[in-house]
Amino acid sequence: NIQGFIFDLDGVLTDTAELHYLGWKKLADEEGIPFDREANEALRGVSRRASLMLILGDRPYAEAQIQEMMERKNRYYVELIQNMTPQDLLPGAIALLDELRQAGIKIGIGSASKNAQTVIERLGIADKIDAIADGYSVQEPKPAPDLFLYAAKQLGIEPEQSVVVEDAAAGVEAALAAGMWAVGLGPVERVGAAHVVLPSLEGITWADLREQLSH
Ligand code: B16
Ligand code: MG
Repeated sequence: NIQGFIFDLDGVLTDTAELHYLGWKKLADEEGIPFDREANEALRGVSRRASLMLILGDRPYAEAQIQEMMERKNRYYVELIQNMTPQDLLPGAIALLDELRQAGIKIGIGSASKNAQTVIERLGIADKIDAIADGYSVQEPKPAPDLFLYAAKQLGIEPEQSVVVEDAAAGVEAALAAGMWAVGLGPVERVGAAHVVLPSLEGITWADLREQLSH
């Protein structure tokens, strides 16, 4: 019996991947490191530090430089998210959130981002969310189950009563490791391990999902 939904933020409710890309791209250009949109795809759902490591490859940098670069990229990103509005919600997101609330289902956010709170406020959905697990909540990043277990605990529900909606392979893996139901958004090659795979949330209703998850 499903009691709550935990939504990943970037790639599920909104598309901040492009803004993360612009932040990383500016940093990479300043450092003379090649980086493009294709390389950015590998950073989906990946923590800030792990993202920087992927961009730097085997170039040697001291810890202080790594810290400085993470802060610099974050300044660029924080500036970019100030321009976000409710228009930046992905198709189908608000309809599903409202329908779930109507049905008495609890709603949580499980995002790797340390900027999740700001993004949620800019999107105008703060009053629809019961709990937020973000980049400050746990130590172990996805694919570890910790972030989603933390979110379920905040919602006061058990893992088997929780549905995670994710767009990243590591996120689907984390949901399954937590013993939760997983809905994957995107290509099967990426999120095929999920119980239900959908192209996006557009046109998706709670009734559809409940039906598909019961098979
Ligand atoms: P920040 P999600 C993830 O969010 C993003 O997909 C990923 O690209 C980003 O590096 C990560 O958050 C950390 O974000 O630098 O803002 O702390 O998909 O888990 O909502
Ligand atoms: Mg994501």
